[in-house]
Amino acid sequence: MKDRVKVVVTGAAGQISYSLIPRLVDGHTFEDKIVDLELVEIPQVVNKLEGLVMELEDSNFPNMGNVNYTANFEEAAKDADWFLLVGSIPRGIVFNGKKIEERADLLQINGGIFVGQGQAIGKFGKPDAKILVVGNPANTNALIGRHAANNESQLWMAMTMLDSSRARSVLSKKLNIGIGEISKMIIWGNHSPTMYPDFENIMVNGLSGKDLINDMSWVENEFLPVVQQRGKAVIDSRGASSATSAAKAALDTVMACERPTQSGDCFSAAVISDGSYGLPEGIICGMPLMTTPDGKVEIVRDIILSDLAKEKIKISTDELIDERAAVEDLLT
Ligand code: NAX
Repeated sequence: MKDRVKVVVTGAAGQISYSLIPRLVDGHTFEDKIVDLELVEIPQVVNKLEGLVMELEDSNFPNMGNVNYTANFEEAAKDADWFLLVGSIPRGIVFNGKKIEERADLLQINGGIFVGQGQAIGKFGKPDAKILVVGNPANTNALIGRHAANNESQLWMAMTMLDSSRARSVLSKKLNIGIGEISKMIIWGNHSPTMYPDFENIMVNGLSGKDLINDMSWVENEFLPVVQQRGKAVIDSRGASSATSAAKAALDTVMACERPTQSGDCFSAAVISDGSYGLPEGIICGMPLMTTPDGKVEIVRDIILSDLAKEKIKISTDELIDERAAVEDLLT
């Protein structure tokens, strides 16, 4: 009998999920495991998921197990292995009669969602459940959810894989190499324009990426701003935020956690800081991670940070500290 994995996806009727959900059951992300899906939406749109379920059935995915859709997160959370928390309220929307423009309002509203979801995950999710927060502000939402879950054996992550994919894409063009030739692409800090894509520690076919780039003016004037502002550039062009690339990044994060990391490599996600690298403790901060052969996700601790890197990372961790202060009432 094949192994099974139960995956909860929130925001299941949104644009990221439309690209994400089918690929959870295509036999690639979880290899040959049977994937049971719990698709969660707010009550106002939950019925739309009936159509998505029809499409999933009509796609004949061989690895698809039971598929359920619901507005009841607690029900969905029972014995789940993975939680992909995509659902959130976007900036600009009218919520309870008020247009949400300020980051502080966004932090409070979305933070509120993550209190309830966190409690349910802590209580009903598997003890070794992995949680990937995609909905923005992802790092602080994950901090709130993790606090509410109060379950140390579960792993809470916020997604920075899309930032690392963007950085790889820009680097592969600059160095005229394939994406797969780049390893150790680390995103430090917040999933926001302050995040720091670490060009000094990347490796290209065993050689130092920094030496191969050897062009600080390009790093400062192109690489960093392009990667940091890529999300906005996509919105300006599409009139909507990144969706298919965000879905791919979520799948890449799941796969990075499901398979052992190759020796010498690492992957990017934000996890709770334990003070490694001198980062402030108690924020969810982008860091280098690895999955051990027995399936544990750990912080990689042997990266060397230059003074320049420390300076840039501090801008992002200061922002995370400010975000934490703005939601302090949700963390008590
Ligand atoms: P959509 O607005 O298309 O979909 C979001 C869905 O979430 C909606 O259907 C909404 O009804 C649902 N939702 C809201 N509150 C919910 C709740 N309490 N429980 C369940 N579902 C709920 O947005 P989409 O483009 O899919 O983006 C989703 C989130 O990802 C946004 O917050 C967006 O900012 C964030 N992103 C994060 C990225 C990252 O790298 N971490 C990159 C892409 C994206 O910007």
